[in-house]
Amino acid sequence: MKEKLNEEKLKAENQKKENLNKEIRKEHLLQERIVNEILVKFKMEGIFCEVSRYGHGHINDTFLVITQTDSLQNKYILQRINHSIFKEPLRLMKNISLVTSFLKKEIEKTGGDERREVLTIIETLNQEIVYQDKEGSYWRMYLFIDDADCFEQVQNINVFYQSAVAFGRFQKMLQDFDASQLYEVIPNFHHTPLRFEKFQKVVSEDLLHRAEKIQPEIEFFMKREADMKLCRQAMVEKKLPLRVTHNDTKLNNVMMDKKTGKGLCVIDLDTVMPGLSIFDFGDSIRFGANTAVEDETDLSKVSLDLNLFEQYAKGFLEGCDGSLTEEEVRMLPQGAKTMTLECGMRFLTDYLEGDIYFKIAREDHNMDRCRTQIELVRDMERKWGQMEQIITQLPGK
Ligand code: ADP
Ligand code: GN1
Ligand code: MG
Repeated sequence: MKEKLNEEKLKAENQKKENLNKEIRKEHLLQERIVNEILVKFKMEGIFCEVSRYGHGHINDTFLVITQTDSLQNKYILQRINHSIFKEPLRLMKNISLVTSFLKKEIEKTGGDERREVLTIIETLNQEIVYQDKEGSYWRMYLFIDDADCFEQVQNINVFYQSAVAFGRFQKMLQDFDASQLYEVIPNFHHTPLRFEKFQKVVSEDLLHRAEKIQPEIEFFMKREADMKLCRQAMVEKKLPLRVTHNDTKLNNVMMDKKTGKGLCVIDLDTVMPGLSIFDFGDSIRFGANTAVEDETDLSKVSLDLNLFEQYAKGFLEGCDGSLTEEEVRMLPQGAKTMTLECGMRFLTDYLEGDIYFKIAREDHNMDRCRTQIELVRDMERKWGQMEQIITQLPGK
């Protein structure tokens, strides 16, 4: 019996090793293909030196590319766009091109550095903003924002405050951008009630028989259906205005200037679409005001840091510079709670569907991510009165 168990364990370990080797070989081939087929299509300066995986995004494949001109290094970000999520990469890139061109003009007006404060698209040799390879994958390239940090977790309160100013300013700068030019990249991206309907459907189908393992988590979301409708309802009733928003305001989607410590450049512009300001605020709180990382497995580490919440709110209002309405400010806590509920539910939906949306690095990764979001919502519910109090006492509303 014991021998059989050992044999099975060994077999499973060998299988794991084999899978890992397969992954390494695949990655090696991909990077070879990048060097030989992809990089040569873009207008990069200098002689190619190296390419390596980069960052911690959940969606696209991101690479850092280094080239050299004489003794100078040039750096670029190369991305393979996630084509199964972004169905029309050309239209997506057209959005990004329109938004970055608009922002560059705004930045020039204030005497800023348009090569560091906004993403710069590197075109292909044929003047295209995206390249489709023989296999059908879509690639894009940006200038690398150098001398800047990108944080996965808040290091100190000032970093978080400064990131808030940057995201608020991003929204403010786009207030005169004509939203009708934008294609809706992912329809109903933050339509929380629709996300809830999808969740219910996936739970009831339970094609992979995973639901049994996560009954308490499923119930948690089922009980909060009414809560998840509040922001959408306020939008439909025109109590909250539709603005051009970023829609994915995680701390690792803003670059922080190493010298000044200030927010330098908002990146990851895939989901810039009409949306709610309180969701941009809320998604930052969900990710950055959590005392634990998004995929922490020790749930006792998860909580809402009220100090961080307050500083982010302060910075966001400062960046928005008076452009938010009274109702938007009042609903900031609800934006934070809704984004955390929605994201938790999305992780759980993906877990039930077999991890087909968010990149995972381990088994049950999406389930772990979902659990941190649930824990964070619970803490927000405990601290709700304090969250509202903080918002009413903010300066410069
Ligand atoms: P994803 O959609 O997968 O999150 P991102 O566009 O956010 O992809 O890129 C992933 C990571 O790559 C970012 O979190 C950041 O660390 C880094 N990154 C992306 N663009 C740039 C850039 N232009 N300069 C420097 N770093 C970048
Ligand atoms: C994804 O692309 P990235 O990693 O910045 C996702 C967000 C989620 C986030 C959760 C296009 O963001 O909506 O909130 O993961 N982006 C997309 O960490 O779905
Ligand atoms: Mg990102």
